[in-house]
Amino acid sequence: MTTNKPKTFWIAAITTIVIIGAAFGYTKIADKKSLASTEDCTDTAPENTNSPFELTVENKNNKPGNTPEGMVWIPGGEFSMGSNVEDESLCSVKGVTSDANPIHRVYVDGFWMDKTEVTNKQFAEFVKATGYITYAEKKPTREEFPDAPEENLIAGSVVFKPTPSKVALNDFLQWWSYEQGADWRHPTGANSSIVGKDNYPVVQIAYQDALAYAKWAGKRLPTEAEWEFAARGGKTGNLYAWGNTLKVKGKFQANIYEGTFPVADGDTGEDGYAGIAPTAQYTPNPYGLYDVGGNVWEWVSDWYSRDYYQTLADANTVARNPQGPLEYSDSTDPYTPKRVHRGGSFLCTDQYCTRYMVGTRGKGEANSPANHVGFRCVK
Ligand SMILES: [Ca+2]
Ligand SMILES: [Ca+2]
Repeated sequence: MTTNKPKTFWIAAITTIVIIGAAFGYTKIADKKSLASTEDCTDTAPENTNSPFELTVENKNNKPGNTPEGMVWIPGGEFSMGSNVEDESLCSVKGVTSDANPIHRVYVDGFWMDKTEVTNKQFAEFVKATGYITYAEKKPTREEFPDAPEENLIAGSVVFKPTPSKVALNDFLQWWSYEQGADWRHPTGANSSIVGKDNYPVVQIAYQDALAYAKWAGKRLPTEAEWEFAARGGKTGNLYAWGNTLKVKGKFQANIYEGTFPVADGDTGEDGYAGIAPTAQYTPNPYGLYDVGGNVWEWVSDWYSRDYYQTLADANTVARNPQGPLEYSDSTDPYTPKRVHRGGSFLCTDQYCTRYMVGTRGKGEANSPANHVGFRCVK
């Protein structure tokens, strides 16, 4: 249905799709009008003799009580947050990660965090217990899309569709489409299924769906600062959750995308998976967290503001338990409020979306689920 969809339906769906593109740094890529060459890539971070990162100082607290099932204790403490300019040029298009500047000092209290992205099995338990219906399963309403014909108001969601051949990476509509019937049980469309995929991360989750699950589970979404503190695993200023080289002893450490993006069969799966992977297939970080780099993007609770890190840095003090800005702001896309995503996904490639780098940021509109966005919780 995606190639002959009515124009009016695209109009209804376009908001969603634009946001997905924004999450990939599309705007900056369009500015560049050329691809970063994979031949230029190195898997070693540049020497940085003037690092803006100061040592991470973990709290010396003990875990409070018994460990909740499937969670690990994150001690909290003070750390340097963000991603610096030198790093962003690594195999990516300049400017894509500039919103993770400047590096600034943050303190977070200790908390429990899910070891893995929330799985299909866990989300199914929630739905069975509550009868919850996700955003993608609901028919779009007349209030949301006042101008769309009735026949175009169909439930579905946005799905990655590889292109038949190599394309310029300046138009994401070439590889994203709105699929009727795509939802968490049918991640890539009505004919897809999660049968036998209990241990895969749940996807096609809108922000409100993640909040509803967290509330039911007695948990909440992490703040962006909590997420990054946890993902860094107590280390200081690393480029990735696992260190400063993309591969360790020649092996990939996360489920990302290798090969020519976004071509059908272009993902070589050199990391072990072409496409989404079950959770916990790679070495966890020092806190025992799996897949904080790659596999699926993870919702965090903060509003997105392009200038938020600058605001915190300008305060010239340690930001204590920052909750994000009071409202969304982004001069490059002012009218579509978004929340922050972190960690990158199985579609992130060194050709441009290197947001599996631990200090970098993504963003998405609350009602924009997709087949590469999930979440994990804290308490
Ligand atoms: Ca992969
Ligand atoms: Ca992830």
